[in-house]
Amino acid sequence: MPWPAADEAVFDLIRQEIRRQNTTVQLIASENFASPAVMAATGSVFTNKYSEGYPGRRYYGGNIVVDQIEELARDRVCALFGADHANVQPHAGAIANMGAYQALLEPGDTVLGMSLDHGGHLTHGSPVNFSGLLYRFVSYGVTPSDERIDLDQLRDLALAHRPKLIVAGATAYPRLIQPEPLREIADEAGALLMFDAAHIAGLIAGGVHPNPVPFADVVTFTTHKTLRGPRGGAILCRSEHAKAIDKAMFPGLQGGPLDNAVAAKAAAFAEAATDEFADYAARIVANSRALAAALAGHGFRLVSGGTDNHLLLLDLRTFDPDLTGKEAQATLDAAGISLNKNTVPDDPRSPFVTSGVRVGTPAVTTQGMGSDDMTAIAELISRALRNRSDAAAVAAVKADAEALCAAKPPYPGLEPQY
Ligand code: DSN
Repeated sequence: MPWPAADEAVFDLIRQEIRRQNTTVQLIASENFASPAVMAATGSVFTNKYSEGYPGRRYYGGNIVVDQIEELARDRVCALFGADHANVQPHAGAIANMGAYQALLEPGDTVLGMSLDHGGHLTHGSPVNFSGLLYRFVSYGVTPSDERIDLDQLRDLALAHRPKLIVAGATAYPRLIQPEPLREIADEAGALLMFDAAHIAGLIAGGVHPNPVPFADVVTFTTHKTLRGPRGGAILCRSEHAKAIDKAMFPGLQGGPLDNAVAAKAAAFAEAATDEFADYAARIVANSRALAAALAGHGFRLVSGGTDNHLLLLDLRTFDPDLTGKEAQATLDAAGISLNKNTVPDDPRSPFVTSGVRVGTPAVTTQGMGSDDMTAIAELISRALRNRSDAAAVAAVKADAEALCAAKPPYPGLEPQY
């Protein structure tokens, strides 16, 4: 077949990105390294297919095989989390949340969600997001003294506002979220409960965090964070919400699903059901704790005093009151360490500047790093930030980061497939 020649502009950039991922330290808490099977499925011929609708009820022909891959993905994820029903079509976590809201709420309904600057997510009611524009969100947060979710405040707000839905889950919260007390509060207030498990889906699948499925009406998550699948989202729900969830995703919000992503989700759900994955999930948390302890030793304050999951939130002000999250992120980028600036609870600085950074261990754990590597990474972070005005010192940290990664590159020898 006379296919065009490989586009060098694109493939050169793919090679550069492979090199970047192989040679720099990836600490963005929402990122991971997908397996070769997941990447092969993502790059498969399923990318060519249109399949609006659901298995057995499609608006296009030629879906005999696609129906089987979507059924496989649904069956596997239901078995993985013990769910009644799954929708594996959301293109992203934000769309999964949008689908859950559309299924359960009417515009203007009251909803309780964790505030963004205390660790929540844009889709949990931020005024600049569709969630805050369409629904009446009331925010709960963390207790100032221990920086853990303030269940008393949550209960008081639930009883005062009588929300139709309580949204649990976070994107920058380093502690375990127990679903049972949230269910009790939802029942007391007559609310539905949605758990956004985007960040911790892999920790739940691996058995190191409690499973919210038995307690929540709906559980949403992304498939590419701790779960280590392709980019995308998924929704689990009780049988009574199945029809509304499916209708909200299609035809409510999306057209055709990305069948290549659905195939890759099926591959990832099988990987996440293995003993090896359970061991991986435990090592993510062990690494997070080791990194937290090492960073505390360098003078950083840990929001909430530590971590129970895959991430830690560093308050930079004890390390250096003049250092912002924005500057720390830029310095560490130059030093071969990727992470993101993040507000700390009640941050006096804006979300674009911030007083903190978020640090995550899913990716470095995938590439086989352990507690000694966490000690080394903490030293690199500290050294780069202390010497941030000295370009040669930052370049020296970058060389050390590259040497650390060279011992355990995530994708040794990988070349773009064409
Ligand atoms: N981008 C995700 C994260 O980093 O937590 C949230 O959308």
